[in-house]
Amino acid sequence: MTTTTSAEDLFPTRLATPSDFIARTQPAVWGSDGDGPFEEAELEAHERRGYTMIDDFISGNDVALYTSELDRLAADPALQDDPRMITERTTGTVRSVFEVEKLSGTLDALARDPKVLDRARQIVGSEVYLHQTRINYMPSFTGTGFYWHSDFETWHAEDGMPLPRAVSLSIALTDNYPFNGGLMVMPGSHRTFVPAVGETPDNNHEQSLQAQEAGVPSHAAITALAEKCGIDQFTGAAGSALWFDSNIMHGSGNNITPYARSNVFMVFNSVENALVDPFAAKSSRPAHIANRDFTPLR
Ligand code: 6CS
Ligand code: FE
Repeated sequence: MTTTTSAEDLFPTRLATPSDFIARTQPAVWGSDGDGPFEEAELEAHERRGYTMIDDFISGNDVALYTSELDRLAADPALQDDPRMITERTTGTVRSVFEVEKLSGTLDALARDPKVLDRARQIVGSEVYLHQTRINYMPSFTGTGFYWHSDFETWHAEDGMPLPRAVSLSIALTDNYPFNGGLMVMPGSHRTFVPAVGETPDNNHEQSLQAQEAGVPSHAAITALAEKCGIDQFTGAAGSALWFDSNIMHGSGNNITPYARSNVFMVFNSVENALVDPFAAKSSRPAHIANRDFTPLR
């Protein structure tokens, strides 16, 4: 049985010199309205915009349940020196915890909940597995944001993800306001792949998860995309959800307000888009950031 560890690189990035945008030809939605809970009109909007917002995706009780898990993990002494725990560079407070499905049975069950799994399968049009999960804490007063980026650019360059056939789910566990670091997305930007300049440093993930430097689009690219697509913001009450395409340009500001912005983030990749060798990095990232067990999620 041959296991392919390489694939044609349709999205060259982290280059020595700037290169043109690449028009993405793959769909954002691979399934159809008969394949799951999303209706035809919702799928059409997701294909066009690259994202879908759903209010009240989880109940108030579940928000409380997942929030208590979030607090438990952040305070778990056993996790303090675990590589899955990422702290804020300036304050040392918890910024993210990765691979939460392995740390919390409650969050593992959420990933397998039909209202999550059936939508993920419908969008990527196949069986799926979890590429990555994380809880973002975005603490009050000192939470630092995430500069503009495409997740797929990183997952292609550093994790060996061949195509943009993965969908992310972000569930708000706190109220997301415009002013407390709410995620901003450029609608339609998922159709454009923005090659980055500058090669990936060795062991890049040891600093990129605190503040990304490699793979960051240029000011000119961000300006061009913003002019073309505009900027929408994911705001909404705790319990609301954002499904978004792996290649959509997104980012979030710092949070200087008294209101933390915490979310659970789960990435579902198609089992037909399994990771191969990184396309623009010397070595693969650890499994807790880029899962390499492609067993379909049940
Ligand atoms: O490097 C990554 O995989 C992570 N970085 C960001 C900024 N978003 C996606 C992902 O969690
Ligand atoms: Fe991201």
